[in-house]
Amino acid sequence: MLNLVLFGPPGAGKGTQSQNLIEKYGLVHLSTGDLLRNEIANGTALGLEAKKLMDDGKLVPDEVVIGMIKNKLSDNPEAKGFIFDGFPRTVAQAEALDNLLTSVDSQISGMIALEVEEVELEKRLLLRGKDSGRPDDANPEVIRKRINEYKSKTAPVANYYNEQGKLTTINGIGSIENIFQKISEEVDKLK
Ligand code: B4P
Repeated sequence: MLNLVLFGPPGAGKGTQSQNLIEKYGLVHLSTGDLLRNEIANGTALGLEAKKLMDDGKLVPDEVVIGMIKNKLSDNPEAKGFIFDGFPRTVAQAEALDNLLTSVDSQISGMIALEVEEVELEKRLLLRGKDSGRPDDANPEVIRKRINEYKSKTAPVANYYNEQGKLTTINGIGSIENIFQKISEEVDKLK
């Protein structure tokens, strides 16, 4: 199985590049952001709770997202592999993911981390916020909070995979096509 973690700060291009990767490699896309927005759209209790946190730029509790990923993994027993987009976002989530994959005799093949500086992230998210309808993209203060959550809680996840020799860092500035080309070269080495 080819299991990839696509990593980076909010607005780095994870969702964008995931779309390209699922088409090229036939992997199942698991975006915790999309799964949470789906819960919100369906008005579930989980969605109502998540919305308050997401609109305020905060992370949703680990047990909530780990539970969602666990369900999705068992819904796709025939998958050739997965792209984890926006997950894991804490070291506790990374450990839980390792345990889930080990239980099905699998593991993370590699993490691709997209590096983009903060001013560019803010610019991209505000631009998307103009027509995405995502409340967390529309407000500069919320965007800054999301970036701070990333720095304090999510950035350590890169060290977690680096210690396992699974981290590859890619410059996330440039055209979407060029960045995808660089990601593909790294993914091909993992196959
Ligand atoms: P996500 O949905 O994961 O959102 P994101 O970090 O903003 O990244 P996204 O993938 O959408 O954006 P992308 O960089 O592709 O999370 C939203 C919220 O959900 C979190 O804040 C948190 O509250 C919660 N959540 C999700 N997962 C969680 C977890 N595991 N644990 C706890 N809480 C969780 O793109 C951004 C913009 O940049 C787009 O408009 C795109 O078109 C543009 N762009 C992309 N590449 C570009 C390029 N090369 N050049 C110019 N623009 C580019």
